Amino acid sequence: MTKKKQERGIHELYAQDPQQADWLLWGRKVDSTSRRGFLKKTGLLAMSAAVGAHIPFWEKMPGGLIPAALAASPEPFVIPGRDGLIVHNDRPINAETPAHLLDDKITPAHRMFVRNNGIPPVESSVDPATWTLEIAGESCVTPMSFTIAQLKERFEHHTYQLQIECGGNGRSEFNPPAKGNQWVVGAIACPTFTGVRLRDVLKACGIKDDAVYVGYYGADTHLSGDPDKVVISRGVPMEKALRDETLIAWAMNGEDIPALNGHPLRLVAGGWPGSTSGKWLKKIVIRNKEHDGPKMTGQSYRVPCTPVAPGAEVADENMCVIGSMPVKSLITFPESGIVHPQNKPLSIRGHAWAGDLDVDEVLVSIDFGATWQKASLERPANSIAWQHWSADVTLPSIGYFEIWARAIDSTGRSQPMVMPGWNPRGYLNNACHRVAVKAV
Ligand SMILES: Nc1nc2c(c(=O)[nH]1)N[C@H]1C(S)=C(S)[C@@H](COP(=O)(O)O)O[C@H]1N2
Ligand SMILES: [Mo]
Repeated sequence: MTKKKQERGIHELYAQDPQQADWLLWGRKVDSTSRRGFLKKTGLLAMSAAVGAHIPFWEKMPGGLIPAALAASPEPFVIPGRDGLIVHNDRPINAETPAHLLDDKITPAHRMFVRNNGIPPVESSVDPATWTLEIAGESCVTPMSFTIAQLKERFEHHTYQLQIECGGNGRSEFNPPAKGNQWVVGAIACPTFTGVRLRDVLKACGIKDDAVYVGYYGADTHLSGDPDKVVISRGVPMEKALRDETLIAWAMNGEDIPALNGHPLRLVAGGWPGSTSGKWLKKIVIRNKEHDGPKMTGQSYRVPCTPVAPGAEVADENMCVIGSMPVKSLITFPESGIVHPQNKPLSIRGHAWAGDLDVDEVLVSIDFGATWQKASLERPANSIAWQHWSADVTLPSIGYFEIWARAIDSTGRSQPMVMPGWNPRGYLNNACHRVAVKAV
C-alpha cells in the first residue's frame, strides 16, 4: 500500500468503488457470481502485510470487503460522563459506543450512545417537580396534562429491559455512502427503563375509534435557534403504542435518565428506530392519520418500499416508514484486533436482537462465512430485550482470522453476511458484525 493511498483512508477508497479499491490495494478481482474475491499471490502478500499475518482462509474471503483489522473505528474521543464513546458530532452531540464496550448484559448509562437532532434543554431549566406531560390530538377524547408525580401516583409502574437502536446504525458501510452520522455498529443500547405504560395513560384520556397513530414532542430546541421550530416529532402506529413494553419512562437502570438521554421523561418504543423514542417528552398526540411531524415524512426514517439499485433516487411516495428493526447481533468479546494462541479455544460472546421479535439462533464463523457453528443463546429478559450468546471457537493455525456472527429471528430471517439492500438515507444496515483475531 503506498503512502498516498493510505492518506485517502480505506473507507473513502472503498466507498467510491469497492471493486476498484480491491484492485488498487490488493490486485483482487471479484467473481461476480460467487462474490468471492480472487487474490493473486502478490495481492495476498500485500493484504497479509496490512493485517499483520497470513490469512489461512483467504480463498473464502468475499471481494469488496475491508478486512475487519483495517476497518477499526476512529480514535475514541471523550465526552463528560461517557467512557470511550466515538463522537461523530458535537453540535448536536452524537456519539456511539465501540462494540467491545457494549459487553454488559444491561447497558450502563456511561456506555449508552447519544443521538441528538437538536439542542437538549439546558439542564438547569429542567425541574422534574414542575415538568408536565400533555396528552392531546384529534383522536384524544379528553386532553389532559400530568406532572411526573401524577403519572407515578395514578398508573402502575413497569420495568423492562429494552433495546434502542438508531435507524442509521451501521450507515458508514453503505455504498455509495449515505449522508448523516457515519455510525459504525455502536448506536445500540439495552438498558432497563422504568415508567408507566403509554397505553394506560392514553386510555385514561380516552382513545377515539379513529385513532391510528401517536406522535411525540420534546423540549429540545432547533439547531437554527428558532423557538417555534420543532426538532423532531415522530411516532408509532396505535398497535405499537398500546404494547405492554411501550413506556413513558422516568428512570433508566433504576436512576434518573441521564440528561443527554432525555431526563426527566422519555418515551421508549423499544425495537423500533430509536427516533420513535422521544426524549425530554412534553407532549403526546393521538392522531387519526399517520403522524406528520418533522422527520416523519419525506425520506426521513424511510426506506424504498421495494428494493432499488445502489445510488438510485427514490421519490417520496415510494418511501415507506420503518417499523420494527431487523435482526442483528454484536460480538462484544473479543475486541477486534486481539492476539490468541492457535488450537486453543477462544470464548466469544455478544448480544443479538430483532426489533419486536425474538432471536431464534446465532451462528458464528471463522472462515469468512464459508461454514457456521451454532452459538448458545439465552432467552431475553423480556420481550424486546436483547439476548446474550456465547460460543467457543478454535483457530486451526497461525494467521489472520475474522470472527463473524449471524443471528436469525423467530420468523427465520437471517442477517445478511455483508451489505443488505442499499437505501438513500443509509438505514437498517444489519450486516454481520466482524472482528479480527490474529492466531499465534
Ligand atoms: N426530543 C428528541 N427525541 C429524540 C431525538 C432527538 O433529537 N430529540 N433523537 C432520536 C433518535 S434519532 C434516536 S436514535 C434516539 C437516541 O436515544 P439516545 O440519545 O438516548 O441514545 O432518541 C430519539 N429521540
Ligand atoms: Mo436515530
